[in-house]
Amino acid sequence: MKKHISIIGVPMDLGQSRRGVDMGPSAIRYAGVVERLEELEYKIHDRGDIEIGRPGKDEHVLASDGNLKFLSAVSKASEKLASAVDEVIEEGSFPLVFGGDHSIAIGTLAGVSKHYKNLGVIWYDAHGDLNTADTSPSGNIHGMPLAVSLGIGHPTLTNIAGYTPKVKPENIVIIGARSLDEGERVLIREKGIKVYTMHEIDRLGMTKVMEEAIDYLKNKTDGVHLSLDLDGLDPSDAPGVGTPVLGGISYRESHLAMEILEESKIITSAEFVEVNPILDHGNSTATVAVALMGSLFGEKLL
Ligand code: HAR
Ligand code: MN
Ligand code: MN
Ligand code: MN
Repeated sequence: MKKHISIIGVPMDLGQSRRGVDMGPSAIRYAGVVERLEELEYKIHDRGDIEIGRPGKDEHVLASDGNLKFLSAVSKASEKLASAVDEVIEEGSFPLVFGGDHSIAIGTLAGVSKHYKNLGVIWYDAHGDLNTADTSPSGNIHGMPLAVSLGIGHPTLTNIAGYTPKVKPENIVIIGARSLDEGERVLIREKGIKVYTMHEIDRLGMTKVMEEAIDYLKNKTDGVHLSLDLDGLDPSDAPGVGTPVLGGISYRESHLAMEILEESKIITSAEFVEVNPILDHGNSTATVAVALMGSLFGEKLL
């Protein structure tokens, strides 16, 4: 019997300041994701896109919200996404979410985590996304979703879907970090969050990093969410992202990482975010995302 994957698109661009990332879900579909995954042992249900409200004229920084751009639009979308993800899991299907900027992880994790006692999270990203309004250099909510999921941040965000926290610090592994703000470093040390920076990836190699990450999560979690920010990859392989950082993970290393995750069978939900076709060369970043999904869901070379 075929297993089921349900796709949810989230055309969200309000969590950061470069327009165009709202077209990410279209770009990923255009790159052939449905056809690619249908070749595998899966039945694909594309649920279409979550509707994102357009913000009012002066909503970008509400006085009371301080350093949280578009707080109300982002939280409304997060509630909708959380319900959609929850529904998909209730149906027994695998939630596969397409961004949109990384602020959408707030809603994805809110919908996923209520189904697990100990949800693990693999955060594949150049950034930690562990800021709060107090530590953020930008006020962009896409730099905050992991902190929010830990229960740290504005209550409107931490209480999406009516509960907090969504994840425990000891159930998180960050992979690919190379741009961390000072407040994020402090939080990582304070909470003892496991981080494989580019230094460890270079030093140990991707195989060892993934094996260690899987070992670290396997026995203490009952599900693992993969949150893959395309800017975790090097900009030479994934140029269509809003906040590229040099010295990233290669396409080939990322392939390997997805294959090792597939073999481990630990991943129970996933999202691919920050694909911005306006900043891309052709549609190469969405094409990379689709190829990585192919590996994650079991494509074999031979
Ligand atoms: N750390 C910076 C900030 O908070 C930049 C964050 C960029 N974030 C993403 N998500 N692209 O990883 O503004
Ligand atoms: Mn439920
Ligand atoms: Mn991110
Ligand atoms: Mn990032």
